[in-house]
Amino acid sequence: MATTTPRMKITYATLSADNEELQSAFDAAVERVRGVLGQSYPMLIGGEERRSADEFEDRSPIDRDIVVARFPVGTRQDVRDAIAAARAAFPAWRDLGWRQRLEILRNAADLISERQFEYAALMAFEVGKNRLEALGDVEETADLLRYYSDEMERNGGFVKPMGSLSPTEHTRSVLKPHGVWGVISPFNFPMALAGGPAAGALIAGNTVVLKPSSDAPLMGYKFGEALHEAGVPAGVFNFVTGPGETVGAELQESPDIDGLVFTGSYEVGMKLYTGFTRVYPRPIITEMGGKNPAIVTASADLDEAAEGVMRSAFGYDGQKCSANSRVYVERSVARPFVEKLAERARAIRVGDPTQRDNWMGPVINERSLAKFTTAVQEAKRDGGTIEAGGEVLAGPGTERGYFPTPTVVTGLPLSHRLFHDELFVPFVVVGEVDSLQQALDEANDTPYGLTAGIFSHDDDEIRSFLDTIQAGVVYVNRRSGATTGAWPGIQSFGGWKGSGSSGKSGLGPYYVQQFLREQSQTVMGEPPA
Ligand code: UN1
Repeated sequence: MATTTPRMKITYATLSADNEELQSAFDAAVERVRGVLGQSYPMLIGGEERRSADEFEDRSPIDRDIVVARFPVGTRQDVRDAIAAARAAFPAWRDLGWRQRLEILRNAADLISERQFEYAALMAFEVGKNRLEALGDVEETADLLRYYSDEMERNGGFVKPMGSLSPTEHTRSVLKPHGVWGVISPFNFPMALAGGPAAGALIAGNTVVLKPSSDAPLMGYKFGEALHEAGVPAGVFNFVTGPGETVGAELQESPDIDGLVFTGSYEVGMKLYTGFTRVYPRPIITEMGGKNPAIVTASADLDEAAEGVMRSAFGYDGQKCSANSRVYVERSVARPFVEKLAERARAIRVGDPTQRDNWMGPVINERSLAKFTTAVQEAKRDGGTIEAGGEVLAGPGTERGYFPTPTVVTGLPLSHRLFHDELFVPFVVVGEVDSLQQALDEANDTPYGLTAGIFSHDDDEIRSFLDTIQAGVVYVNRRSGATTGAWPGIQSFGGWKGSGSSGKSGLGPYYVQQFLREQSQTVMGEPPA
């Protein structure tokens, strides 16, 4: 494995990387990982590799002839074994103490950072991210391990002295781990949204069974490999692959799981949420998407607004829960804004994202591409204007992949489905409004509420937005992303309403606590240290 470290830190808000050393290190990693594509990988259960004759193929959305990896079609029994292994490993991991756990997990973060190029190159093949987005995803995973570790430390392991009724009585509040957590992760941040939740659970002293998306299992496997190499004991982190209907269902239904983290669609998330707590309460954290609005008022800097919207609508093909998929612009500036946005959309280079010049790659699969083409047809049918994009590339180099073009649509009524349903494709609808108030009403009219942005240079407007917008992450005048690009320790990531109603989805100072439960301890005399 190469251990070259980029000189600059890559985050999702990194605008460009004119760093030749970084670019050539990535190119070299792409060539190296080409040689390992197509291998069979095992599940990881109790520190053992578990294989199966029954495997599924993890194919690249760039070119469906490329098999990135093969993974076992896990069974319910495999999941039961993984849960049993996690349960057996729990007491020792808990009793190790948080200082020792942090030492091991910070080592894992360093290993991940060292391997940033290999992992990012594999990720580019696996899910079609461009190099900056892929490097950002890997770096975020390491940063989440570090950030949650720092939070644990800052809070002294969450032991807090309380008041007492007499000098001989000592009461303290102690946050303790629950036991075994299931983590069900999505394809779109295949390392950060597998590793981040797992990190939260592990730092808190729980053990984990991870089930990744079948579109992107490799990054979850690589995360597990790094944990074990860093010294995470056998059984503390387990990794199972296979269909949601069996492998995912077993995690939800097992009485031996103490908590569950899910990132993915609203439909699946709500099913898990309502099904998980049938016998007694158990914590479940769900992050289920968004239909994230940006507001552009007449006082906005339109170049700033167009740039910010372009980056959040089309970054990783709009396949982020935080993507910006609807814009409300004041009528007086609508035309110049749309022209600037459409011009930027047309300038985006779409193609094989392992190539340096391509900023947008493919969407994850055929279903996703079909969502895009249906949306374009619907927009046309219902009187919308396609200001940019609307096409699917099928020329040399893209003919075996799923390559939509960045699409800007105007002219649809604000009540149209395309202003309300999450699509997860590079498709943004722009609607005209008469006032900021109307824009805010429209923005808040959503069952989600994950992220939102405003472009305005009027303090009263900005105040009004901050006071009334219903979203967990909000951005003001952000050129590097109108609604996307949160970073651990810099921003906090939570959802309102249906996008994350049962907990914070990550990045902030209140994340690790969700993997802990409170015990109040009253001891007569001096408590043991
Ligand atoms: C998601 O779950 O898709 O940069 C959103 C951002 C993202 C947030 C994750 N890291 O906005």
